[in-house]
Amino acid sequence: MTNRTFTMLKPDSVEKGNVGAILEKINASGFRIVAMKLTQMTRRDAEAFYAIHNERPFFGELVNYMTRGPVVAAILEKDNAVEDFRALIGATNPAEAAEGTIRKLYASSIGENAVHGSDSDENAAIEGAFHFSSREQF
Ligand code: IDP
Ligand code: MG
Repeated sequence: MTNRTFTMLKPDSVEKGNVGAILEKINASGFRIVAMKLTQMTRRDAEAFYAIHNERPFFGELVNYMTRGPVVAAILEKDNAVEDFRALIGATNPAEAAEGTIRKLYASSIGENAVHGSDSDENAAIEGAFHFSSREQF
């Protein structure tokens, strides 16, 4: 599935009412929404989703953040989806994100950075399947 990526509009984006603006930007950038829902991760979900970071000093903070309210989870389709979406969201730290990127526009810090984007085709498939059954993908 080289043409798909997975995203979450994180709890800060939902809290601040930025979901509509971010989705508009995603659509305007040529991504097709394949699956989407508002959902809240349990601590177990977040610990599993971010397991690769479980030794990092910010892991507890990351799990608290990602579970404190609902996220908008979505699968997106476009040629070169993973790379193009990472370019659209910008650097992890919004202070380092390019002008016009979603994180530059909507993230408040390296921790609360508005949006997730898969970092490889393999992880996009794993993360999409984490949140959506095949019947929820269009
Ligand atoms: P990414 O989301 O750009 O791929 P990763 O390094 O994979 O960034 O980190 C996953 C998430 O963990 C980030 O999006 C951010 O929410 C959080 N995070 C990363 N680095 C830090 C940090 O230094 N302090 C606090 N939170 C962090
Ligand atoms: Mg990452």
